[in-house]
Order: sequence, then structure tokens, then C-alpha cells
Amino acid sequence: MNVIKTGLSVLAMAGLLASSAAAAERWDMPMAYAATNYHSENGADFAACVTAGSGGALEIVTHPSGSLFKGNEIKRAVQTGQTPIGERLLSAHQNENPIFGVDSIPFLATSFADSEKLWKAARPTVAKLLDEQNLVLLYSVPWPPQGLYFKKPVNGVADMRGLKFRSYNSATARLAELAGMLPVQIEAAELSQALATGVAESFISSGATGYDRKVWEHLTHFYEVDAWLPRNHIFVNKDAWNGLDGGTRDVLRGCADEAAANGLKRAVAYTAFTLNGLREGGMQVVKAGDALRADLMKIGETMTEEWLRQAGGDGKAIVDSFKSM
Ligand code: PCA
Repeated sequence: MNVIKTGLSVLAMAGLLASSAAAAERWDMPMAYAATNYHSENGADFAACVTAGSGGALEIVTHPSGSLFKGNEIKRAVQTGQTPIGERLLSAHQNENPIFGVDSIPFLATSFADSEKLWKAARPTVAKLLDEQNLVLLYSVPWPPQGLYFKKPVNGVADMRGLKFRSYNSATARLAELAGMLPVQIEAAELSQALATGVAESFISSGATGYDRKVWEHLTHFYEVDAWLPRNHIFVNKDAWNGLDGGTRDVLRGCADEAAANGLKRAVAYTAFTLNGLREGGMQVVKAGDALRADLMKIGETMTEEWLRQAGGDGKAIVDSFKSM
């Protein structure tokens, strides 16, 4: 009797497991940056929010540090359905459409508050462009303000000539060219190695990325420039999105809104934390001097003109809308 009972319950259990396994879906979410970076931690919280909110019907699993796909592979991987969701720095795709570079226009939006305003102005256009590329935009989180890293004191563009400069998007490569430097595109995940081997000896980024990559082991100076605040964007393959029921989509949207708000708060906190970390690592962390700033402003004007010319009416409309906020 006991044996039969046990046998039945095992069968029943197996049936239950089989039916929940059929209903549950697992989404792998590639991310490009360090697991300890706030973008990655925020993404992990977003994933947990969706998994819990859907009662386990949709489990999202994050893969930071470019471990599943490298940063420059993620957008295509999601577009083509190799993976259903991912995070990407969209400004690195400015070659596909200038609008993707709206967050990297020098000296347009230089604070977290302005970055949020610019994003508010740009979001509908960016979402539409992504939609045309088979992607559904979920949320976006800013990086801290961008400054310059060197291994010597730099007082103006003249001191930058000929340096090997690590770039991460079109804007950073263009800035290098205009300053007479030699741009080389390198993922954040490979930055420490590039500095160690001399492939790069300078770059522009946040204190966050310098801290994540322990760049004090190779460099000496961080100049706070507040040139712009680029953003990471989290998006879903449209076919995968269309395959979800309405309730699960609502869970994703709700968790995305929460992640956007939390990500911004984390970005602000990580800014001060990481600038201090660079100092503790032995670097000089100082505001760019007047001469350096004036040189960079000039380069910024050129880059702004170039972007506006390339981005046409849509670009101008976003910038005008931002300026009117
Ligand atoms: N860190 C990223 C992009 C901007 C930033 O602050 C990087 O350097 O790749």
C-alpha cells in the first residue's frame, strides 16, 4: 500500500515538474561590463524582479563582463534572436544611425539631471529606431560624466598629440582624431590588458570604468571634464517579446521602470565612490585646467556641428526639445 502510494506521488510530482518546465522560459541576458559595476548589479536585480514577478514563468539570467557576447556583439545577437534580451551602449552604433550617438555630443548634457532630460527628449525616437531593428526598448541607465585618463600631466591638446587613445564609440574616436591622437576601439572588458601591453595609453571614460579596471596600475591622471554621460540600454528581441502574454510584458515593463530609477541612483553613488577609489589607487583626480577645457570645447563645437549635420531633422528636434526643458 505504502509502496503504491509513494509510486503514485512520484508520478504526480514528475507530471507537475514536466508541466512547469514546459511553461517556464529562461532568457539569457548578455551584459558587457564588470559584474561588480552598478549596471551589472542593477541588471541582476532587474532579472530577479522579472523572475519573481512572473512567478518563475520567465526567468532572466544575466551574464556580465562580456562572458556570453562581447559588448560589440550584443545588439546584433538580440536583433537576430541568438539571445532574447541584452544590454548595450547604443552610442557605439552611431554608424547605423547618428541618433544612437545623441548621448555623446560633447558638453550638451553634462550632469545626471541633464542626461535624464536628454533621454526623455530622445527616448521616443530611439525606441522607434530600435523597433525598426526588431528590438523593444525596456530601460536605459547613464554612465557617470566622462573625463580623460593619461599617464602624464596634460594641460592642453598639444600634450595629447600622438597618444594611443582607447575609444568605445564614434564620438570617442572622433575626439581622438581632432586632438591628434591615435584611436583604437577596445571593449571595457579588455581595457586593463590594452593598457598593460601598451596598445592604449590614454582614454576617455567615467571614474567608474577606470575603477572597475584598476587603471591606477598603469596611469597617473584623471581629469574631470564632464564631457557627456553615455547610456546603456536594455532591449528585447521583438519576436521574443511578441511571444509573451500581456501579464508577463507588464511585469517586464514594471521591473524596467524600477531598474531605470534604481540605476540612476546607483550611478550617482558610484561616481563619488569610484573617484575616491582612483585617488586611493594613487591617481591624481583633478578638474581639467582652463586651457585643456578651452581646447576640448573647441573640439566639442566641431563634433556638435558634425552630429547635427548627420542627424538631420530628427536630431535637431531632440536637441531643441532638450534645450526647452
Ligand atoms: N564606461 C564605458 C562607457 C562609458 C563609461 O563610462 C566604457 O568605458 O567602455
